Amino acid sequence: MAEAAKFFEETSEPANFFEKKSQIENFVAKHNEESTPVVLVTSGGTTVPLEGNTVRYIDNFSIGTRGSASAEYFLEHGYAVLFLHRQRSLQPFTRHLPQSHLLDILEVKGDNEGPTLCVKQESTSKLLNIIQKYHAVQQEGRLLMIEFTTLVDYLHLLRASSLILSTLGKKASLYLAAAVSDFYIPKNKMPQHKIQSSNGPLQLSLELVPKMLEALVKNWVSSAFVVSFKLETDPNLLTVKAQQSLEKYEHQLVIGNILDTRKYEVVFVTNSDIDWIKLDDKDIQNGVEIESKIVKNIVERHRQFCCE
Ligand code: PAZ
Repeated sequence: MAEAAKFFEETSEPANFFEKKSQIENFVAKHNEESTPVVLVTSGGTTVPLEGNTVRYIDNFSIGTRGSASAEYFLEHGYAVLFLHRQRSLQPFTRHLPQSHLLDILEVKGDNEGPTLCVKQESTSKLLNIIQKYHAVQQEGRLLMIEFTTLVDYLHLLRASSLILSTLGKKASLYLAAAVSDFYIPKNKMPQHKIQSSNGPLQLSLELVPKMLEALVKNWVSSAFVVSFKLETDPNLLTVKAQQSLEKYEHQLVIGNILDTRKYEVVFVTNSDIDWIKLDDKDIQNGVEIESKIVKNIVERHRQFCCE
């Protein structure tokens, strides 16, 4: 935990940090007053810059499907959602829009004198449903979206959000689905300017990022319901690593997933159980998303946790 504290001393807060912090404070205070359960959903990957004036960085695969879909299901279950997400990763509601061919769902009607922009008939009902849900959530102020890009930005915002959420006690839940880098280059070991290829092949030395889950569970937000995710590519490691994480950090639940099958199956690991949640063929045909099942299960567990 001393390592976590050192990390924060040696790194700077992201741009607009205090503005974002005050948005989070207001959001949490409003929902505390209204007795709405609040969940922090983290989503997307983090970048690790190689230069101070960053031209190059290390990134990862995550595009935020898990986080953005889960955020929508938490909203459906009546939660207020603090959505801490990687800039330009998928977001609740807009994730349903065709990402690369947005213009294809639009058409121009009328003549040159009075042209009107319309949504094509075949896309209308889907879009209408999404927009109605989005507007309802906005009106109730139940979704706050906060962006990050780098690993350092993410960790500062995670700590700030957790400390603010601690005022809610057991009513707060954390759903840590972001794919966070385990390695980084500390500022004092990073060149300020663009690395020159004229210097020859590049050798990188990355340091370990301190394990923040320990500080989060023990110091920042100790009464909340905390769900972490564990991603592996080797199925033989998954449950063992998830169990080790649970034993080490003593939070409520680890959800394990394998890179290739993460959209169809996940494993819930708790102190007492190992439970698989899977989509069957019928679910897949009907377009059921695994996040709907994950979130339903977590909402039930959180409800029981609040009654203990
Ligand atoms: O963002 P996405 O939907 O493409 O991927 C989701 C995920 C695999 C990043 C998430 O389910 C997860 O496992 N996050 C934690 C990764 C880890 O640090 O082990």
